[in-house]
Amino acid sequence: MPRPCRVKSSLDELALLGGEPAFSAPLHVGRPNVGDRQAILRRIADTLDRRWLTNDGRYVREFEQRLAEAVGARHCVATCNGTLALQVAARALGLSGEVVMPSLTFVASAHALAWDGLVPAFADVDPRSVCIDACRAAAVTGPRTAALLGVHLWGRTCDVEALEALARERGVALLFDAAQAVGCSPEGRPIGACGDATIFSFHATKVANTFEGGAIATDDAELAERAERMRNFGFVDEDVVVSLGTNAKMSEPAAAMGLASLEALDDFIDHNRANYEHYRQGLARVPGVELLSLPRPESSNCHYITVEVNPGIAGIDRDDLRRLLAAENVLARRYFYPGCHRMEPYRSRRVPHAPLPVTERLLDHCLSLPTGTATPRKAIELVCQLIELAVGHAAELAPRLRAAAD
Ligand code: T4K
Repeated sequence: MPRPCRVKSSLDELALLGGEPAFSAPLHVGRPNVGDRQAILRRIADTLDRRWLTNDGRYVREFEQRLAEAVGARHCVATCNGTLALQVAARALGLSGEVVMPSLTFVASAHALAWDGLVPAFADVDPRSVCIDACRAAAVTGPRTAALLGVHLWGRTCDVEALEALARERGVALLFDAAQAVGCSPEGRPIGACGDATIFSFHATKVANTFEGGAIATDDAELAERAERMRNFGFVDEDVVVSLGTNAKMSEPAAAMGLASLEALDDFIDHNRANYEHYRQGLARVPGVELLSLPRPESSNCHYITVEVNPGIAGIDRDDLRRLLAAENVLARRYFYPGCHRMEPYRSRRVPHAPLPVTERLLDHCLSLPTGTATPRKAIELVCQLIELAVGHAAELAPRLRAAAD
């Protein structure tokens, strides 16, 4: 764990201006949460003893059952990552054509669909939830639309009911990307029981992880059966293949990690919520660096802690602040800059989309700060003090940053 060195009180002490970094080792946004080590190792040892490493293993089955309980879904199909979970879910739903989705998401949301020949059609997000705005999604939904994809971003949740109403009205499928949202509850509902299906990621950087992993949650038994088949090459029996399929299976060591993650999920989320509160207190008096508020922190896993930097008020822009923090070994991230619509292949393909003013504002001003169980309170206090120092002396700092960049 990186040790905070000391509080800085003058610009001369900033690492970007020649001082010692505030942290002796990098402070990351995505440091993995690790559950009970002994429980993980015990299950992995058992896996090795039984020589059953993957393909419908005992721990994968148990992980699916525990996950279904945790997310309130009737069925869960574990996969090797969240990207494949989305691809398999889209394939199992038989989608073709356009999928209306936000551009403000990790690029995997768009790539997974485009990989299978679907066309993402980007709609703007709601400024409060930072998730897709159902009214703006309606404006992009047309005769070529096959589905809507809501992304529960940064541990915040979509307006599920509005999207369900839109999907019903237009007769299109509704998928949710909850890669970042295990443990959240949109409008008090179970996150795994919304729309036709919801996908999760259990990548190392997620609140709960399986090293690499993912899952599809659904209440639809037939959809779950198709997805289960498709993740294993389309097999239904030893030598009977009934559909196109891929290899999207989760391994037993991954499920062993996942079981320990689920067992510790409440603790991880409590830690994240406490971190959110520490940042809220630490940044309360910093003008122009606004912690994105959570209307109901109790329904969020507080996975990402994101601030919006208003350079007109703070006197420093997001990118300079990020550079300044990086020199201190605080590796804040511009998630998910520059946005899918400004990334290839969507930029060149001129994928259909309406104007995205809220998305672009957030992409150009937001910064995600280190959190998770590997980030102690002291570190957060120091990060906040660094930000306060920069903003408090912004007028004096600006020319020195320009000189340091030359
Ligand atoms: N949909 C959404 C909305 C998603 O956010 C994602 C994944 C997906 C779909 C697809 O799910 P997967 O197929 O990935 O299961 C990371 C993850 O690779 C990605 O899983 C995740 N979203 C995305 C938000 O974050 P990067 O490019 O930011 O990862 P990287 O390597 O820069 O790591 C982030 C930070 O974490 C760094 O500061 C280093 C630190 N880290 C990372 C790892 C892997 C550690 O300290 N230890 C580690 O083991 O994408």
